[in-house]
Amino acid sequence: MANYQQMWKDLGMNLEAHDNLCAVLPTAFGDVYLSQENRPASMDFWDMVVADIHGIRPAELIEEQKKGRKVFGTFCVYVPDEVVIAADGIVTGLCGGSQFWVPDGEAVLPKSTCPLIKASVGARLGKTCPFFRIADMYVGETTCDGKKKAWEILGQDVPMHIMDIPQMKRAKDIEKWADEIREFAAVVEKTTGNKITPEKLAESIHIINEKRKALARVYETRKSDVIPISGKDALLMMQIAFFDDPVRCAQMTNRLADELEQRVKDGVSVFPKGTKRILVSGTPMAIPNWKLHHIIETSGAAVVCEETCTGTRYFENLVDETKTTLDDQYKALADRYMGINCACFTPNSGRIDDILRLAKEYHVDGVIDVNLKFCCLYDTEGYTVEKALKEAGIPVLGIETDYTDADAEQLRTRIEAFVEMLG
Ligand code: BJ8
Repeated sequence: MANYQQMWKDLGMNLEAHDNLCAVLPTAFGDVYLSQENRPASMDFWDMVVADIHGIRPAELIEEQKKGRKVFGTFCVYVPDEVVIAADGIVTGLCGGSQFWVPDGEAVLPKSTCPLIKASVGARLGKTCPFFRIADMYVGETTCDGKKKAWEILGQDVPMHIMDIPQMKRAKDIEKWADEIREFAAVVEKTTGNKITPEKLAESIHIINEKRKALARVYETRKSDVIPISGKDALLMMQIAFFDDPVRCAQMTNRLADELEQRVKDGVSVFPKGTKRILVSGTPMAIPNWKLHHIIETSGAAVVCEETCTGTRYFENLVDETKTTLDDQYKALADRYMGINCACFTPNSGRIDDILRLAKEYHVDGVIDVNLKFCCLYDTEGYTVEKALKEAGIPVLGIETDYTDADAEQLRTRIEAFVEMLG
């Protein structure tokens, strides 16, 4: 592993605290990931990325910044990467998924804030994540109250642009989102110093569509009776997709998909025949939050799909590539992004339809609907999700958790009982 101490120092990071984080991650990854048997060989790429997660990609980003490129940090799958890439900018995801960052977040936020927000704020203010140091601008959005207030605090420390996401999905709301994308494009142009042309936007739309198609190919193989990849490995692929260069991400993901398709043909499964198939729905799992998947997959079941923002909500639906003017392209982007069904919208029946559809497509035996503690949106929507699943005759278990291990044994007991009940 290369030595990145000087790079972290130059980024103004708290090296002592950061060393503590670096000390625990390899063990956590080894316990959760490297203990799995018969993993696809192509996972070597993601293993390598995780082994140097605060080194390789941050160093690449810094090299690009030296050439004059700007890095935009995002927190939500509604923010269109295409716009940034069209102006030769770079996007990196910034959602925090580790309990390590939570205390620094709690220093400025109420404890009753969801862990994803606390970890994200803590990673910046605690100076313990290079990605949070590197980003030239953060892009927030008005999805939930916790995030809206967190942007005000982060905005005191780093340049921040906030996109106003509609709360409903009427035609006028989608028009409004197209306007918001147009305004974002102007901010991106100003920050990068580069003009967005229809040709450049068409190119970036194509790049991101190709990435989506590659991710969808991997998911497609998970629909098979033969389960060629664990839920944990698929989750890792998704989590890294938020950080990686999109062209490389598509290449590596297609390489993995080739292997998985061959595995399906050859009948190579990572779980014994008859293992219960689980759809996980709900709040996103930012890296390195592998907690729930690990518990499920060491309790006799397999996760075959995630209806989350680190799952299908990230890649389903493509942007129309036939548009040739900026106005039409912004509208095409708005149409695609407004097809994502986050619990911040009302009404949000599209999400219930998605869950029922995915349960069928992935032949699941049961659904585990997960809520990050203090996320009022997904918690409340859990009522409707559970009702719809029960009416459809699909067993469902609702779970609320955070990033700590305090409830791990209790969760294991509940999940084991749920899996047994499925049998
Ligand atoms: S589109 S899920 S990435 S907002 S879990 S911070 S909603 S209190 S992460 Fe999200 Fe965009 Fe929606 Fe997806 Fe708030 Fe809830 Fe926390 Fe959340």
